[in-house]
Amino acid sequence: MTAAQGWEYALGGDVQRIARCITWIEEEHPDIAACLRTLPPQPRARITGITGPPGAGKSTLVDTLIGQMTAAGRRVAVLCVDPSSPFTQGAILGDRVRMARWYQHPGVFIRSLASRGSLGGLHPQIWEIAQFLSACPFEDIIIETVGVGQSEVEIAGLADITVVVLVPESGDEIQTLKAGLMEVADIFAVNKCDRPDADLFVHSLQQMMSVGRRAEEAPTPVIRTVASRGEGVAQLLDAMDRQALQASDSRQLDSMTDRAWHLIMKKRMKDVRKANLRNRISNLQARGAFNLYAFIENY
Ligand SMILES: Nc1nc2c(ncn2[C@@H]2O[C@H](COP(=O)(O)OP(=O)(O)O)[C@@H](O)[C@H]2O)c(=O)[nH]1
Ligand SMILES: [Mg+2]
Repeated sequence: MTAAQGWEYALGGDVQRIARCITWIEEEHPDIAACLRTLPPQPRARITGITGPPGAGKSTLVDTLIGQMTAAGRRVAVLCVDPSSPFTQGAILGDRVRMARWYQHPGVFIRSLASRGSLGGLHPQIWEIAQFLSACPFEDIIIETVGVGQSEVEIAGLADITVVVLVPESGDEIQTLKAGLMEVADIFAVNKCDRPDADLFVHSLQQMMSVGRRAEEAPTPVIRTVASRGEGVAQLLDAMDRQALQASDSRQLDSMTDRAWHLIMKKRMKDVRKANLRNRISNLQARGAFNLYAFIENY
């Protein structure tokens, strides 16, 4: 089967073909660029980023969210981005187990993606994968990513809504939460609220957020959940729906602009190889004919 044929079947909702096409997108299969150019200007799926420290209960939350979304007749695609650091090696398997009951559901697609490396960035082709899944057509795309390194900043760029999942550890620990995580949150889900220190934690979180907030600014919603029992997840989905209504078009436009800029840069730099530059510079220098600015002007 050619990539173009596989692509057609995938857009018709064939799960195996969808998986295949994502692999082709990941591998930058030569025919995929042409397929991507045929994507209709469809309304994009709602993209929700779920991020937070490892073990916070993100996958358990996602598992229940899938249940609620599919019950409402929505088709859901879940992308789990696993940083390839040894720290979270176990997480991939954990996610599979946590969401296992959805693998056979016709309205659900789940895929793990390796991340770019130890810095924890998102997958390099995650944009293209999300655009493709929107056309498949899924109404909801959930991207679960561990909030380490750069991933939470990137997820906030791509997602319409970012949910930061935290757990009540101790009142003190909130001071050491990564600033990046706090800034990207449209919603906080305080999970594991079955723990005794949950109230204290929620209180410190709210207090911390009120510092420096202008009076007219709406506070970031804080939703308490016990994901392992499905508690609070309906409220979380409500909050997601409300935030999605408020999500500004200008944010989407900004992130689309960033992506276009990135892709144009990649395209323009396609033939530029450092090894090649080095050779040329070295040759010119050997002839005593090297001028940096003349060189780049003519490159
Ligand atoms: N006590 C308690 N445990 C939970 C809760 N939610 C998830 N867990 C457990 O926390 C562990 C990590 O959950 P997981 O969803 O894999 O976390 P992730 O790494 O953030 O995706 C699992 O053993 C879950 O069963 C909760 O609300 N309360
Ligand atoms: Mg997980």
